[in-house]
Amino acid sequence: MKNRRFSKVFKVLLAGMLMIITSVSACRVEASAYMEEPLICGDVDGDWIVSSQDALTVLKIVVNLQKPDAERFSAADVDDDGSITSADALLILKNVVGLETIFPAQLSHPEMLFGFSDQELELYYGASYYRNYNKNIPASYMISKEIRVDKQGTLQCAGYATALAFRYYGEDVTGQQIYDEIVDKEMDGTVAPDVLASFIDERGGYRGTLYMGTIEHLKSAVSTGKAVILFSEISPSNRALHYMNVTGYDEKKIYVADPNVALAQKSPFYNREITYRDLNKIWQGIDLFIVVEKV
Ligand SMILES: [Ca+2]
Ligand SMILES: [Ca+2]
Repeated sequence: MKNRRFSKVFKVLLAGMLMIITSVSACRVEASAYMEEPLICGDVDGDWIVSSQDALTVLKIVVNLQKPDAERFSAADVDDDGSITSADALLILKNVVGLETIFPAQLSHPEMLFGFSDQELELYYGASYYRNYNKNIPASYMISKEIRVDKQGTLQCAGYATALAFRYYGEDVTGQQIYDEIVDKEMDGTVAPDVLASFIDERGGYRGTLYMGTIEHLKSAVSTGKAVILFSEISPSNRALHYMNVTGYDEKKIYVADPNVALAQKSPFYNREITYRDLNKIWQGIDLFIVVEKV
């Protein structure tokens, strides 16, 4: 097993404490500086608020009226292209009016977005940051291989979502078979995400990796064509934790093969659509997904 589990309550408490200590988002500020007085990504003038004043400060830097130190440079380069330009100022203005809620620099450095060091993330969640984030993902994507969604029994989603990932790669297995294969279940029959990733990893023929990331990271992973299992709540009205396979996305929603849905498949590729608005509700604060690869 690649990691050890804490009791869930302890884990949540620790995570909560860590979030309070380190929840400030910042561009590539070193950990030591980060502990003292970090600059928030986009907060170039250092008043702890991202405002139009920061966009103005960026423009002053662009026309050489101000010289940024390393930390301010980092806070100003919100598009993460290594230089400070009017494009950074524009992104800051978009952020101020709510059009751009996450800066590209934060997507490239998710540890600054989520506030966990790599070691903390591995220790408390058994997860890694999704660092393969591709800035140029297609606007929409759908898997090109037909899949069959088996209807799960109560609390069996871990086995059914994993079996669907294996079927995607051509292995003819049922959800029940895989659910029965998973030995290390919780008392109630559910499976923790780090344990499920380890099961996939150790079963042979596959690699299972638990990642923490944003919706952009999730879409980036899905667009690679690999099987991706989302760990989130079922729906805004059913907050139970759940596994389901993400098979595509477009500008408005993600497409999901959900083993909990009793409906017939809407297409050969999915049986449920989740808007980004709902995805935010059911996934924010969990932020975990498993990428299953064939090896
Ligand atoms: Ca500011
Ligand atoms: Ca820039």
